[in-house]
Amino acid sequence: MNAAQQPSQPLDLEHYWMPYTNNRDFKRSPRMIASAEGMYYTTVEGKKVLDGLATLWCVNAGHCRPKIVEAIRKQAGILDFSSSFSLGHPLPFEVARRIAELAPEGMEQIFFVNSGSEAVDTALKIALAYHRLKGEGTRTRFIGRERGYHGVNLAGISVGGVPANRKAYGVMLPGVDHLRHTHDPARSAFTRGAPIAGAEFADELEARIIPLHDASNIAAVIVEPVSGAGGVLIPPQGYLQRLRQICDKHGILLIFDEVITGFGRLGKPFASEYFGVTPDLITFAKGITSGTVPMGGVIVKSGIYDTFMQASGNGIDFFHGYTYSGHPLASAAALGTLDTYAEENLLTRAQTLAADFENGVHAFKGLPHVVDCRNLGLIGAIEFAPRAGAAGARAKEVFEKCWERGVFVRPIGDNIAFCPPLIAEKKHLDEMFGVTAEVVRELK
Ligand code: PXG
Repeated sequence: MNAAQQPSQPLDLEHYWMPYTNNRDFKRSPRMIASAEGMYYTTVEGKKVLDGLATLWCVNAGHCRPKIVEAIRKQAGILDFSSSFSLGHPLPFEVARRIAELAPEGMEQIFFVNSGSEAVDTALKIALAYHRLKGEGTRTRFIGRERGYHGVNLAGISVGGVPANRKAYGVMLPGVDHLRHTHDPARSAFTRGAPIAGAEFADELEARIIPLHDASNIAAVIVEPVSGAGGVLIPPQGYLQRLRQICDKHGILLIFDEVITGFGRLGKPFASEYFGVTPDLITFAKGITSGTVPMGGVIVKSGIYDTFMQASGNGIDFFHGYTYSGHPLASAAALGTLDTYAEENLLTRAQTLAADFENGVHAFKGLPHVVDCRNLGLIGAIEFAPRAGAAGARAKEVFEKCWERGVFVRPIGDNIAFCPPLIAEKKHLDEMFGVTAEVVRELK
């Protein structure tokens, strides 16, 4: 923010109802950020804070990167807005081509939205409409997974499995069931990388869920390849492959929600490539613009797109879209981001850093109250035993003390999650893990 954009002082905190925030706590003692560059924020008090979570799992290229800033700035003066409803402008076509180049083979079309939540609802609607176009309109049910996070819209929380996100909202999408989550500390605590045990958790789909609902009623299964906001749960080896096989056998679409794992988090452009499993639909957001301008989307297998083109008659092929789908500023930001990723090899950089990151996460083993350490690519978590009568209190305390000492990490229940920008260097990992370990050693 430059001087001209500084709000009048003193700042009135009363009117902004902040999302996913304890507004009363925050307004009593605000954590306010003034600017950011590279790996660091600067607070309004002038303190530097290392961004250990790519802000909210999205700033993969780091903050205020020149190419991205310049692309947005320039575009704002050329074409501020133009609709994508039966009009077009070149940028989203180019972004879509670039994404198709990075996506798994055979996934060639991209539908743009403005967030991960919209991407999830869009993917679910594509699945429903696709089956109907194929004459299988009875396929209307969705299967999500416990501890899954698929955004906050009503369909997303219906397939999602984070209880706190669902509790206050009685009405949800009907016809949704959930697989169990894959977290299995009894067998897999302190595993480096993907757990060896647990591929059989996928068998529940065929053993329990399909017989209960009948495959002819199931439209799609949606999972995050690595669950993020549910606490960083790494899939057991072979688990995603098995889900793919079962879905194929029963004509059920498989949706990978790659809102966090997309754009290099695991050292490949998409987790689908990392795991060697190609879903039918991929949702993405966050990393496509490195968090700079809201954008998300759904990558679609070409056969699905072709079905819409061939079977939907002469009119509009998909009655869906948002005013800002393919927005010029978001598209410009995406191109600047994709250029930055390409020039700095950021989409594969997690491979280079993964060993140091893994060692850093697992160095917490043996520190007070630590009951698990997990990692894959550049995402990881440590888990604490809950304090008696105060679940989540230890992670909250770690988050608060780390912030005071200049490191931002995210508390999720009794976990602390790490997800640094992909430009991180070893010294940043050392700072992030070092400060966090210092705080964990003081935990009661
Ligand atoms: N899917 C996944 C896998 C996500 O992680 C969304 C969908 C929704 O994206 P939008 O852009 O609508 O927020 C997400 C978002 C957390 C946290 O608590 C995680 C997310 C968002 C906010 C907080 O760690 N992930």
